[in-house]
Amino acid sequence: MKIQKIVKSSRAGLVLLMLGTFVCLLLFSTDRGRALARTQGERAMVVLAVSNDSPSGMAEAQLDPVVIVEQGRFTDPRMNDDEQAQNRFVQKYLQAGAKYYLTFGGASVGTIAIKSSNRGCNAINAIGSVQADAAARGRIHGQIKGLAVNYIARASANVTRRTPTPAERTAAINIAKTTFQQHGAVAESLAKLDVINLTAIDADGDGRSELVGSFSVPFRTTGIKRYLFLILEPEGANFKTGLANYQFYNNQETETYESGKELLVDYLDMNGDGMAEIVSIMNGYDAYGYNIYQKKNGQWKSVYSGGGDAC
Ligand SMILES: [Ca+2]
Ligand SMILES: [Ca+2]
Repeated sequence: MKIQKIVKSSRAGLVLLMLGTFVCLLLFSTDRGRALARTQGERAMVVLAVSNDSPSGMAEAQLDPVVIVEQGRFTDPRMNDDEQAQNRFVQKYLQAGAKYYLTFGGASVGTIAIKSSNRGCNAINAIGSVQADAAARGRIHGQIKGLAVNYIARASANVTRRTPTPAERTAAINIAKTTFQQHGAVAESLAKLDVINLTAIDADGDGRSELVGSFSVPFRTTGIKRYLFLILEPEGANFKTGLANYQFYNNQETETYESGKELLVDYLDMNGDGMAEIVSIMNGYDAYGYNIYQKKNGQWKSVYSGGGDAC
């Protein structure tokens, strides 16, 4: 009896030991799986554009995927319009309750919780409930947009986004006119220059403002608009062009869509080098997308175009 019991218990022990090993292996492999998933993007930075059409506050905002950033690499959340890949993106990043930081003027100014996601023409967008700090309350409205990110940006004390001074405005208009002139705009057109938007920001946090501006002038014969997007950097008491994106489609059809019109969304350091990347939104032909500008080796460059939607 005794021997049988011992045999039985040692068998049970062996079973337990095997079971234990199996559980350990299972745990180990799950852990490894998790680690792999992490390196493959479980912790990727996801950036959304934040719009608000409501004139009374911003309890809810429209959220539009701009980019997925992994180790400085940019991936388009439209996934080449592959619906299954887009659905996986929704599963991972746009589930109801998923939390994002609201950023405005390059800093964290509140939180956003995803409420729902929807399919647009060929892309996904979402709605979120917003808790905005005083620094952002009432500021994101119409063409003034913010960003949402699943990583924290700068603290809200560092919000820098303001209307330029008259001197800054004059400097920006002069550079815009010169640039349009270089593209062949005549004096008669330049006199009709429109400042669509002009914003002072601080992309590198050095306390000196950069200017981001959107301008248009009408083509002399057709009246169709030439568009210009400028990033201007301080140079002594004045400004110099950091980046100029000139767009002109002299075509009645594209005119309806304001094709080529490009506006600042906001700015955010996406690769942790201390210099913020600047996000803009640009109209195409019954379509729109986002551009990201990055300062590399002292020079602003376009490093990404993607997101948005096309109908
Ligand atoms: Ca600066
Ligand atoms: Ca950066």
